[in-house]
Amino acid sequence: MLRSLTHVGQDPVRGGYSRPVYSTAELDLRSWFREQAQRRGLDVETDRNGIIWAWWGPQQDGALVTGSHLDSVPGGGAYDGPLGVASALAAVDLLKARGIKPARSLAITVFPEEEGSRFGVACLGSRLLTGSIDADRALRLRDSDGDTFADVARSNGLDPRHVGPDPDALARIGDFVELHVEQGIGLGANGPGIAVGNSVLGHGRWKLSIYGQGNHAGTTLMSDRADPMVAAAQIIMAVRHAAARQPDARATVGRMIPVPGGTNVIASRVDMWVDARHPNDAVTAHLVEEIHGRAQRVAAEEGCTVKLTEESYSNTVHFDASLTGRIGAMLPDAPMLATGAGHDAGVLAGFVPSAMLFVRNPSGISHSPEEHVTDADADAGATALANVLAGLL
Ligand code: HGY
Ligand code: MN
Ligand code: MN
Ligand code: MN
Repeated sequence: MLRSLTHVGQDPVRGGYSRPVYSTAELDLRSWFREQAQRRGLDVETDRNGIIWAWWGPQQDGALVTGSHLDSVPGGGAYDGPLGVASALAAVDLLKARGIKPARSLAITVFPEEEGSRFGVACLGSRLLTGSIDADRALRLRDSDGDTFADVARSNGLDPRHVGPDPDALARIGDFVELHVEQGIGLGANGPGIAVGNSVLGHGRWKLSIYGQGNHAGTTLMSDRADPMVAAAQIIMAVRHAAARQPDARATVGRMIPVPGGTNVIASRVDMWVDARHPNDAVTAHLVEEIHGRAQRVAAEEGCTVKLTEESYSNTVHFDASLTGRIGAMLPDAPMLATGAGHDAGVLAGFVPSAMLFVRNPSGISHSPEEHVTDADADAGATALANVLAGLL
């Protein structure tokens, strides 16, 4: 089943897979999921925030819920998100084959915009569900061609007036378990291919806009320029050095847009995004402050100005100790693993008992076409998830 997913959204330009939320590729995977769930006799519905719920048993408070996402980063891998969704379906197959009759309902969920690749805020669906983002702010978010989340949500059947906190839906989650491909090499090449997640690194994204003087590349002497690209180049190095000075910090500039972006044009503005992470939220805040200060100085030297905007931040999360402990007891060979990647389970952990399972990725590389899971490890993951769900039902 998993292999039937691992070709959807191939990106001929970037390589890898690009499945922005509500793109044709992501909508194709949503349709695939609905069809697979209905084939298993699950009741499928989409809630006010675009989260898909597939129910085994009546919709009820305190259900056992598992799921992940189907959207991707640009040029990403095939497994980040879809592995958790496909494994949840496979786990339902295994539970049914064992003749298990759930004592409480089980639901599989698919969260929209986990990557924040289209509208800029990661885990947008689970943040809306839990009220962790202001709904009006979410509706005003724009994608790279200026479409608002409100417009895109509306054209995908949602009513923007109802987008926002959904306490009734949240009450239906008694426990949440997300299976995910490992994004790192904590599991290594040998030993068990499954780990139990125990924490998510605090992480956020900040937009730095650098304003200069747009001009003609041929008629403007070098001494007469206020070139934001020159400032941006130095700021990228400042990000690198600031993070290198903080053990265990990670800071990345993976996206930068010169405006207007002409080969023979000195940019008038550069938008760039900093992704910064550290186990200690105060250290991340200090790191960003340091980067901002350096950016202001560098920009001034180039005759430019800088504006910093925080787009989203998630504190470091430690998963529910009792749930994680119960799962650990069910999977005695699985090590506990902290993750540097954000997940919807990390957002939900602030509201309902949540936990994660990770499946070995031999190279550890993720957000890249090199992300991979072997059939054997994928099967082991689905079996481990089935065992955990059976133990929690
Ligand atoms: O960015 C992250 O850590 C996650 O993959 N959304
Ligand atoms: Mn993911
Ligand atoms: Mn991801
Ligand atoms: Mn658009």
